[in-house]
Order: sequence, then structure tokens, then C-alpha cells
Amino acid sequence: GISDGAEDCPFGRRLRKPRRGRGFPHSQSTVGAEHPHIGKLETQRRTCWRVPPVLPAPEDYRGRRLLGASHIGKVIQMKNTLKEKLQNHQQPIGTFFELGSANVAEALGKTGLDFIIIDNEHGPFEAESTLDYVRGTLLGGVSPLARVRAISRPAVLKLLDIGVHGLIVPDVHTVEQVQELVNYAKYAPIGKRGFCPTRKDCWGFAYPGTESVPVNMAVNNAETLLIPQCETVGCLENIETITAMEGVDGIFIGPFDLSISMGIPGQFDHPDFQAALKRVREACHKNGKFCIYFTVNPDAIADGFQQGFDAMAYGLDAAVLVQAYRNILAKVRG
Ligand code: 3PY
Ligand code: MG
Repeated sequence: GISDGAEDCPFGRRLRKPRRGRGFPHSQSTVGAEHPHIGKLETQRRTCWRVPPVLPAPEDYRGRRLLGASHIGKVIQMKNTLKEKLQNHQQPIGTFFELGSANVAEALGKTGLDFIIIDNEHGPFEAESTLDYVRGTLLGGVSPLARVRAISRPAVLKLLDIGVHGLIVPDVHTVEQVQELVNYAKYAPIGKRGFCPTRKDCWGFAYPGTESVPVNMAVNNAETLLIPQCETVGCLENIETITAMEGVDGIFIGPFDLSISMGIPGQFDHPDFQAALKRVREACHKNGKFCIYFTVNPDAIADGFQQGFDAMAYGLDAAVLVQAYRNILAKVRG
């Protein structure tokens, strides 16, 4: 039945059953039922209802509505479209963002790409500039991921607080490093992420910052992807343990560094390298995690999906731009 007290609802404020078509039950009876943001629910004794926050229609100075009825009722949420596409097996495709301009980030949103990786490792960016690229990306409609410069608390925390949808973490070798990462990137009970209202939730004035602290933490944990890179032999040797860890959402294979670490630099067709890819994919999928691969060859994107990768990252924005102009000029000049 519908409960009336708030105390045993783990998802914060409980309301009475809302009007038809609004709200959703946090219900009880099925162990492992999926919550739209939070993932698996624990068993609840009773049903509680929560209505998602809605966009109020903006008003002019006389209190007249500026937008029509279609505006009212739209759900405000921190929506990780990349995660949704991954879960729906929509084969998302992204690219590395190295050009460093909010205009480029926004323009990439009009390409049809599903995500961009703002590169704080090899790219020259700081958290402060990444913030502008995240805004540009969100305007364009693409999921912003960022690659962190180091496994350190500030490196991880700043990028998450800016509002990136996920972190790609390079140069991982050990299980201990991944545990450290989980501690920085996920709130309790999964990790020990530090809490502060920031841009990710409009400093507490946008969902889920408008919810109770536990709901905010759970939504953030569910809506931000933590994706260590497998690009060292150490990580490869530990991949079964790493992919089984709570808080790890997937693995991004860095073929250049992995092949270098294996002593076969750039030999992506080498049987040992192909066996390593298979091992990582299988470990990911056995543990219900996403496996993402990178290529600089546009013809290899479809092959990657064929092999079973869940998402593909292709090239760098700068390289694509240069190549596009070269192709045009080659047609004119021969
Ligand atoms: C690698 O190939 O090493 C990567 O990190 C992908 O850019
Ligand atoms: Mg690398």
C-alpha cells in the first residue's frame, strides 16, 4: 500500500500518491527493481511516491506565463544520456576533445556524436577551462566526459563537481589505485566522495541538489560514470578484480599505451593484443560493466561494435578537422 510517513523512505521526502501520469513509486515488493536514477532498489516494506521536480513556466513581470503548457511538467534532471545509450545498446560513438574552445564543444554537439572526452591528461586543459567546454557540450546536446590528469582527490573531485557525465582515468596499474579512485569519485556507501553543492546541481538549486542529501548522493553515484583505462599490463593482469569492483562502471581500453606496455607498440592486430582485448571485454561483460575501445581508423568503428565493444571513441577533433580540409583541398588541387 501507499505509506504516509517519511521516515522509512530511503529516497527522501515522500508524498501522497500523485495525480495519474506523474511521479513514480519507490516500491517495495520486488527485490532488485530498477529505479530510474538510482539503479537497483533494496527491498522496501511499503510503497512511497516521489514526484520528480518540474520546470516552472517562466513568467514576465506581470506574472504572465512566457511559455505555453508544453513547458510545464518537463522533468529537470541530471541526465546522463551516454549511460542511457550504453544501457540501451545504442552503440554510442565519441571523440577526444583537444581543440579547447567552448565553441568547438558546442559545435561538436551538432555532429551526431554521443560523447566527447575533454582531455585533461594529454590535452592542455585545467578544470576551470573544462567547465566552459562542459557548458558548451551540454548546449550542443552531447555527454561530456573528462579524462583526469592523475589519480588524486582534487583531479577527480573538481571534474565531477563541474558536472561531467563521466571520468576516463588513464595509467591505472593496480586494484589499490582503482579503490582510491572509487573513494574519490563515488559518494558513500560506495566511496568517500566529498559533498558540496556545485555547478553540477546549480549550487543546490537544480535537481538533484534540490533533493535530500542521500537522494542527491545516490543520483550522482548513478549518473556519473567512473571508467578506468586498461592501458598497462598491470591493469590487464588485474582486470577481473577491477571490473568486479562496485563503483567501476566500465573500462576504456587505450590501445596505444596498452600495446606499448605489452612490448608490441602499435601492433593492434597482434594475436596477443587481440587476446588482451577479448580478456578485457569478457571481464567487463561478466561483471555487467561497459567496455569502450578507441581507434584512429574510421573503418574500425563498425568492427569494434562487431567484436562486442559497447561504445567506440574515434580520433581527436583536431585530426578530424585537418583531415576534412585536406580532403576538400585534395579534390580541388588534386
Ligand atoms: C591510448 O591509446 O593509450 C589512449 O589512451 C587512447 O587515447
Ligand atoms: Mg593512453
